[in-house]
Amino acid sequence: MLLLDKDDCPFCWKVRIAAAELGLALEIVAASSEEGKAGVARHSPQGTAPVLVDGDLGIWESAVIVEYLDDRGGGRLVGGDAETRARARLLQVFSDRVVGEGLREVVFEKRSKPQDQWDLERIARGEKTWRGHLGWLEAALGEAEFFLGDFSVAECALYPRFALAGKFGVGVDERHPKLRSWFGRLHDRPSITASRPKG
Ligand SMILES: N[C@@H](CCC(=O)N[C@@H](CS)C(=O)NCC(=O)O)C(=O)O
Repeated sequence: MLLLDKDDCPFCWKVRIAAAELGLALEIVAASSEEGKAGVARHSPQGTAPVLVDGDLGIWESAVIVEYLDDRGGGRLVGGDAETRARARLLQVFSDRVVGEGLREVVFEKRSKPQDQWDLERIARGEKTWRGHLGWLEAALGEAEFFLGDFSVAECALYPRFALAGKFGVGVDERHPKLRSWFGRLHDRPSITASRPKG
């Protein structure tokens, strides 16, 4: 299986973590390479990475890729019963669609301009939204070690968001102690270190 990948993209990192966790080998092809560009153009109607190519099948949505890998790799990441699977999917949707929205305000603003041109109001707005989402996640985690009891798709999706937040100065801090411990526990997990962005 081939992954058309952007090294620093949180959706791509999610897929790399899932594959490493399941022990599935992926051939990583940069989406920016000639082969990568052709593959993305062929398979992704949105022109986005990640894309997983397995024979004739091209999967262009990271949530579907992760479930496909889980189906291929023994089904440990999405859970067994209907309730756990629903919770797993909701956490992934929350990470992909909801958390991404707030963080994007901070990341895009800081990444796209020199510091003296940052729109501080936009950054503050994004940070406020992100911190609100942290409150929701802190309650969802509760006293558990992982969101669904064991390491799951929730960690695959959320860890890259937290790492990105830290890189752009809005990491999880003592206001959310349970999440902070959760993030710290995952730092040296082999699937995460092996798939960490190089840049
Ligand atoms: N819903 C998509 C979102 C993927 C996405 O937005 N990928 C970004 C990179 S993080 C992308 O490829 N954007 C187009 C571009 O950078 O040209 C998924 O989960 O796979």
